[in-house]
Amino acid sequence: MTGHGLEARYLAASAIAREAGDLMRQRFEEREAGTYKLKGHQDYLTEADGEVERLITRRIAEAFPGDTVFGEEGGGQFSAQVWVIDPIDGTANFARGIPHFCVSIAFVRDGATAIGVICNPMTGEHFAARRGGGATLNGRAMKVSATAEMRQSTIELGWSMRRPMEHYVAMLGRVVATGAGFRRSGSGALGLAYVADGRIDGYAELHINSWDTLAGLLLVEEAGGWGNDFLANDGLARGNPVLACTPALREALVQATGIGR
Ligand code: LIP
Repeated sequence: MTGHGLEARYLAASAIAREAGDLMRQRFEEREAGTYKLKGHQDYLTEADGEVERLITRRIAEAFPGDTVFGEEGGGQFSAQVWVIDPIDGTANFARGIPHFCVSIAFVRDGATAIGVICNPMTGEHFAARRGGGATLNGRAMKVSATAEMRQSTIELGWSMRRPMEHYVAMLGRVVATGAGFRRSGSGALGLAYVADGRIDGYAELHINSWDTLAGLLLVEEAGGWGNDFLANDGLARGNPVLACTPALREALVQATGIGR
């Protein structure tokens, strides 16, 4: 693919994310309390998830008919040029009326994430990166924090029912024992975007899906941070653990979380 092809996809990803964000915000503001389902224990689903994903998939098919799409809700097909999308990352927040969620769009070419875009329609924050081109927030260059001590750090530890609670609690205990502060916000994509923007110093989760992760991981790497090899062992289809952080905390966080060894 020429640079032009990648540039066109980068611009399209940003425009599609904005359009999806507008639809998401509209659905959030008009929703009735309690209108959600559970796909599984603590795994939320709203009608908006499907509607937003269908919009994104349609726009990509119109612009790049030769690419394939894989989405959290509708599935799809992986290929050498595949878009990996989470229409609403932070669905539990969306479902319960908490305005902390986003759309996450990644373009993966030949096994590496080339483009990542995350849009939070509630704050108007548009995070974007292309490999080798840096990471931006609303057009401003982003950089990870300069935090060098765990005792001065804030680390987000994502959680889901996909791994035993005891493993999460044990990881939490090891991270807190380093003196770090911790949080869990319910959106892995926004957690990774916050690492890229230096608001927090690391994000770890024992299992997370590619559609939650790939765009945010590229943001971190392009903002000068470090991330584990998430796509190893078929991470694209099966998900993986994720650890992304400011470089000075890498060793301490690998040790505390057991991710990225
Ligand atoms: C979410 C992830 C988050 C995880 C949540 C949930 P969703 O994705 O982004 O990292 O901790 O449990 O899986 O389901 O909101 O798209």
